[in-house]
Amino acid sequence: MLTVDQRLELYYWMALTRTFDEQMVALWKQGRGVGGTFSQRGHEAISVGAAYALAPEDVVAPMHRDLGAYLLRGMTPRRIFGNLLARANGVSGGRDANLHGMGDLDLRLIGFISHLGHAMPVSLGVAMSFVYRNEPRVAMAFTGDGTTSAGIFHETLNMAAVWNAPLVMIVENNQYAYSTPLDQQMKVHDIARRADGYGIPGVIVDGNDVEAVYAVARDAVARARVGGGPTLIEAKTMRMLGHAIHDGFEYVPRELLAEWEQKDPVVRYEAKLGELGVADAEELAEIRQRCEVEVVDAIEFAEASALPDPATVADGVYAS
Ligand SMILES: Cc1ncc(C[n+]2csc(CCOP(=O)(O)OP(=O)(O)O)c2C)c(N)n1
Ligand SMILES: [Mg+2]
Repeated sequence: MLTVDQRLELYYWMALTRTFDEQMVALWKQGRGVGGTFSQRGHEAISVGAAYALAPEDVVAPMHRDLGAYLLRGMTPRRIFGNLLARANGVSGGRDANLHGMGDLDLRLIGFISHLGHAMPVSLGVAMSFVYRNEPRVAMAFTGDGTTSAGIFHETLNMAAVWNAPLVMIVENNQYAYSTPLDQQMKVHDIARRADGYGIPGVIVDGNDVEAVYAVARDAVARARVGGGPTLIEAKTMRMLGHAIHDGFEYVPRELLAEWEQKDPVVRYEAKLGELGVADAEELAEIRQRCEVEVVDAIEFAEASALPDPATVADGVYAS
């Protein structure tokens, strides 16, 4: 059972993710954005619920819709907006105005590798380093539904299974990979079934229920930590906007979106917290207000920050 404080923490991280996302989208629409903008809307319960199950010494590899995991691990909104606006003080030093490449090993965050699926073997390597060093630590990797159709996903799953790696893989099944719906790229309905082929547990969870995501992630992390091997978790949700902000997503049936809108993870958790007597509408509004202040501060800070010095353009380039 989660405590009142834990529930409020989960809500805070989801509200911060949602507020950040809405402001990020608005910024881009106002022409103040610089690079790619991938909305997180609908994914808040997955990134927050799963990352909440990790201990500080664990390592996580989020994808482009896992802002909640970055925030929860301690990456500040100021640094992330600095990155989105290509500022010198952004995570990648203005190299990638995106949610890509935002790694910080001090926070035990592996930056998202743009080549889909390639964070999987990297995460497996991290997990195996824990085994070799005899450390009771766990690696967690996030991946999209589309990415599970790439060969590297399957090779990693097989190796992780055979090596009994302390790896937890979270598949965010948001029904689409860019404009391709699930049924046009795989015959299985439940991606968790792909785990059967590799002899590891495959678990399905409601990706719009933060406590449910946390519960399955917590069990998988606990099992991995004591040598129980990897788990594949399929969290079902819906991508509520386009692939990226430039995409009008006309190809997504509006009825489908309306259906999922009813299951909005943030709104649902607000209702649950009210029913449980954890927080009333006023207290929740106060938390959202705190998030708003934090995000607006981050945007102002990033916009006032310098772009990278052109003299540093070759920094970090190892071959040319
Ligand atoms: C190897 C590779 N192929 C194609 C792309 C281009 N691409 C970026 S995101 C994306 C769709 C990913 O879909 P999914 O895995 O379901 O994640 P989602 O964006 O839905 O969260 C594609 C095709 C890429 N980045 N890497
Ligand atoms: Mg997808």
